[in-house]
Amino acid sequence: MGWLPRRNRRNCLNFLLVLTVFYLAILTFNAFPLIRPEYEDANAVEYVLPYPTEYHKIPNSPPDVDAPGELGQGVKVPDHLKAKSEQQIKGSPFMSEIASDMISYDRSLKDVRSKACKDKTYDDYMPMASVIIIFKDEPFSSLVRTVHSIVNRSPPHLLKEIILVDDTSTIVELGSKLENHLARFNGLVRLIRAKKRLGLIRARLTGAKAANGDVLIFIDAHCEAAAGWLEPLLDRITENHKAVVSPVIDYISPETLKYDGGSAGGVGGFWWSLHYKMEPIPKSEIQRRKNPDTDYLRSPTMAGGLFAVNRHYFFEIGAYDDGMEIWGGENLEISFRVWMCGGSIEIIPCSHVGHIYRAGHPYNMTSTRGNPDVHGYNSKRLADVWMDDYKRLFYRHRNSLQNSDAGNLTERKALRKNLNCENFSWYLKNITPYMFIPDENVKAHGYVRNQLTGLCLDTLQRNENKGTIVLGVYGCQAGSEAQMFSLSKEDELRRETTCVTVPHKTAGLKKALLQECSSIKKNLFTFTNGMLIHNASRLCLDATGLKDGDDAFFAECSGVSSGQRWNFEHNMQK
Ligand code: LR7
Ligand code: MN
Repeated sequence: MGWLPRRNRRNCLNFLLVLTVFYLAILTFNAFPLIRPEYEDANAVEYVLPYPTEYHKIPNSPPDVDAPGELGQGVKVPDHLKAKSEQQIKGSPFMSEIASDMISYDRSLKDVRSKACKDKTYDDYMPMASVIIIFKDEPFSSLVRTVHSIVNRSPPHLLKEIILVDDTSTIVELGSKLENHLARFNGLVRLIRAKKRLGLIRARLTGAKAANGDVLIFIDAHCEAAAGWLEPLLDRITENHKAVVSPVIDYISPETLKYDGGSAGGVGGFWWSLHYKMEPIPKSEIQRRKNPDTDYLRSPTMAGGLFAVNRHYFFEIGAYDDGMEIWGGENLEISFRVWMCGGSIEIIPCSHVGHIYRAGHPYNMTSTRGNPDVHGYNSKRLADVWMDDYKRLFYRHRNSLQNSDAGNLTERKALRKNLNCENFSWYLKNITPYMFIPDENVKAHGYVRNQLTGLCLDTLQRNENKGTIVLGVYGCQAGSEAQMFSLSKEDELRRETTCVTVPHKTAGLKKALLQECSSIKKNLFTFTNGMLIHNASRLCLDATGLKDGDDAFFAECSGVSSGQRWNFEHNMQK
């Protein structure tokens, strides 16, 4: 500093001293959150992670296949920890954290892709992804393994950043220990902590708003990305920016953490109760796809937890409904909306990500306003905005929600109008033409009342979706979902997916059964003079001598017995 006059030199030194003190202060107060200037969210704060002490290295040595969990194998929990592990699986966190802790964060997986997928090559110039992982009180090791698997298996030039959004976790390990761990990624991984509970929908929105990548990829906090997972997702979005795409979601056991890879064996559907379900690949898709190993698969809905979307398109199409609480419904909402407003939901068979399937949630499911039925609340929002008249089929299941409060829907309704979307009947006709609509194009529907006993056919709360059940009768209750039946135009006596049938035995009482309908439509009925005659066996559905809660049965048709005569609540043939 010889070029400066002496007095100025001293000023300058003072200045440097002040700067140094200031710098040291910043280092000392590093534990305090600093907001990135370009990202501000009133509900969340981004943490600047401590300076990295070690750089993360992608393991390039062959895996030690004998180490626990390598190659995606399950681990054996030592005997003395078995009881504790069981307890973890049955209660919170609903997975064996003990097993997860035994496995390396960088564990190897078998390459489960088809040969055609492995042989595929991709353009070097594709959009970059921001991967968003939200978490609320997730086990540390499975959360960290999710991050490692993404870093390890994504080409660096395609991975802009990983954004973790902590939705007010209280587990101590997810505090500074997590921050210190993530520092090794040297800025690639960012951490945002919510100031108040957001719920999964708003937490994902917070991550999406903070993202800089061209493509957003949402992933649950207990997943493992498999070899080559990223390129096929980005490739499809490059080809069609309105494609909202999911990988094949492989199964990771909550008990042993075994990774089971499969192929894209089905598509997403939904129950009228607005729960997600898997469906067989529709015929139209089997015919359309020339190379089923590699071609994208159109899916009516998505499971919700793992998908990639063009960032601009995500916001253009209405992101998520930020009025939804905690958990549930957002996956069907985004699915209906994307299809109805000009985009598509697809499964990309070459992309695989594993997900730990837990039997419960390790966090409180009650909304901030004290509503314990967040799935019902969110589903009502989506039904009222997107399903037009068909919302009646949801309310059949959820009668009590018909007049309940679902918050303000003005904005979401305006969104639908501004985007000029198709209506729900278009969706049913074009996207799920094979779905049964219980009260449309049917010969009769509603409750089915016996003329002798006055009782109605009833599932008696037996779960018809987990295998064949015996059908019962019970006092008629208007609006009870368990008593809703339809006589389809093909002459099946059926419910949403199950059909009434006669057991195959030759002797003894033939109890009426309810089993999964088959595409060969072998259980057809003739409905005449009130009799429900099963065509193949020529037997009549009978309730003679039955009381509340008894099982309905089939008997020789007598022609005169009122125990064999039934009335539908709505008979369209009259
Ligand atoms: O309040 C919350 N705040 C959160 O940050 C509640 C949850 N979360 C986080 C949570 O820590 C996790 O990382 O949100 C993520 C999803 O929660 P999960 O894993 O408890 O949900 P899930 O796997 O049981 O449920 C499925 O359905 C949900 C409906 O709202 C979401 O869409 C989930 O992402 C979705 N998961 C999948 O689709 C994975 C495949 C499973 C299938 C089929
Ligand atoms: Mn999950």
